[in-house]
Amino acid sequence: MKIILYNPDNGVTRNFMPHLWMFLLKSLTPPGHEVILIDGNAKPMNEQELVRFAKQEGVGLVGIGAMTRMIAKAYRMGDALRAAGIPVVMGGPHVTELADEALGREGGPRHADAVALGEADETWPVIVEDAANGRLRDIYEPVDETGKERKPSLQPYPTIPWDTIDLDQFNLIPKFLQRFTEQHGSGWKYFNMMPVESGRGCPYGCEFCTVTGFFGDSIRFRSNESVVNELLMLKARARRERGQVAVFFIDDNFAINIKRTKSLLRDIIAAGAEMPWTAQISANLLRDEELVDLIAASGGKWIFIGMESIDPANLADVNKSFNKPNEYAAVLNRLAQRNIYAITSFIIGLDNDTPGVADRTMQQIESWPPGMPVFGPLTPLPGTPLFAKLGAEGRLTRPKHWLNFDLYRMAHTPLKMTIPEAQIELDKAWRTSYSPKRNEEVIDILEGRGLDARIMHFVMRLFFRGIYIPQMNKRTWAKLIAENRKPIFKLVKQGVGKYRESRRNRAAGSPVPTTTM
Ligand code: B12
Ligand code: SF4
Repeated sequence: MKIILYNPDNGVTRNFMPHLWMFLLKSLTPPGHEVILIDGNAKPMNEQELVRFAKQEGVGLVGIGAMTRMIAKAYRMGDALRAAGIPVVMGGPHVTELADEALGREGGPRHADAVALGEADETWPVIVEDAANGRLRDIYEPVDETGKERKPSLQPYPTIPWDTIDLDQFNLIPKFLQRFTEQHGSGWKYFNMMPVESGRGCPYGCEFCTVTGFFGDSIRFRSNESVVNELLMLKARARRERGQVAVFFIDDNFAINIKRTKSLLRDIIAAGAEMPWTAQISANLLRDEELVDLIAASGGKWIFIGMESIDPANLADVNKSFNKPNEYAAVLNRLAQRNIYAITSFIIGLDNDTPGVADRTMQQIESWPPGMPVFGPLTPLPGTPLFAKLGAEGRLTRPKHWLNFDLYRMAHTPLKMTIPEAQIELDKAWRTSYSPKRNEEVIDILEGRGLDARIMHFVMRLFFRGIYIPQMNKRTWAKLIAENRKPIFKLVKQGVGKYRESRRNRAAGSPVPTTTM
């Protein structure tokens, strides 16, 4: 049987890395079936296009995975496929919480023939065989013989054949530059960011987060050896093909067990598997100097930190008091001293937020080493304690916000601000953080860190802005470049200076100075 695994596009940004679930389920598919992966962010398709393609290929099952934010598109795709007689199974965090919605048991339309609840590593092979035999059940639940929930142990972990998978669609080098980098950029034929999971689960239970409910508070890890082998495979491929690969450890809290994380990082270093990587780690775990040393030595470059707020009352409200705003600066300095930077994530619209919260937060951010701040409205996701609380308090203004998805629009009334006020704060936070003025300030602050670091920050700033302000066409990019001409001029000037210096040094026979990161 031919199977399509499809992830809907988010309609705002291109994907910067493959979705792990598709590659994982493909690796777990029983032999004798062919699996085609379509990531809508890399290859956007509408309903008719997907149906036409599935029919052309004679597909017998389409698996759709989506976050809440993409579920409306997932449902539209499911409807079109089912209308064309192609069976659809859905999985992922949203339908796990709201299986009845997907199955049309709440009075609405039915969007899927079957729903896979929770982690599908063990149910997927059953789903495939049932579909091949024309006997799909409504619900597939990962339970043992006694009906008790069973979580995959991750040991053993399937080998994803990253060394043979076509990853062209995930090349982060813009198309117009690709021909140049292929011919002239030594080792820059492509640049891929690859998702690797080393473990699952986070017991912290922050009120707005689905992770503790979904993956459970039982934390499970792959063996160090299995993770290291995956990195070595990726590294070997990049070397062979003269490309660049970085890894995103997608664990929810990569250092949740510090002892294990240190042992993994030591094994990565011992095996020569160091490569640039990013991971999500909560601020409280970054107090450990030895951990931060190992992060740097193994290639860690960017750490995503869910700071959420600079106000302890807000953090207490969402069960995140383990975050201590008064230590944020120390944590970020500890990282920056080792040339590691942070993607700092903040929530706007928390219950103790008042007008001015964007300015107050920006003031703090600007006193820290430069990084990439990101902001989102407090979003009541189904299945979270937050959703239940706001529902019980009658504060959900769009209780099924996902069916009418509207980027960054609030779905509840905060306590000390109106919704329009909260939207103004969110907008201000993004626009100030990525204004040409701030971009220039950042590259000035980084002057002593070398040209590479300055260019990396600047380019990332242009892309991060696009998370909030859509910039998917050439015109918006041209405008953005024009607005940022001052920082660009400074970088070009430094680049030309360095080039001239290296030519002079070469002519004089002295070694070429290398740039610092
Ligand atoms: C990596 C990641 C991202 C990446 C996504 C890009 C990418 N290419 O992966 C980035 C950083 C961009 C991102 C962004 C966001 N993310 Co995110 N992200 C994750 C993260 C950490 C890992 C995802 C992952 O690969 N997991 C590992 C795989 C193996 O697990 P899985 O995807 O759940 O798949 C398993 C099952 O769900 C199931 N399954 C999944 N799909 C399907 C489909 C079928 C057919 C079947 C049978 C089974 C099945 O089988 C898999 C194996 O067991 C998760 C948290 C988590 N640990 O999952 C959050 C998570 C998915 N993100 C979340 C959110 C909210 C966001 C944002 C909206 C945050 C924000 N405020 O901006 C944005 C929006 C993204 C966008 N552009 O639209 C939420 C989603 C909750 C929800 N109900 O929607 C999660 C769960 C985290 C959380 N805090 O609650 N994210
Ligand atoms: S620390 Fe992060 S992953 Fe863990 S519950 Fe809180 S928000 Fe979710």
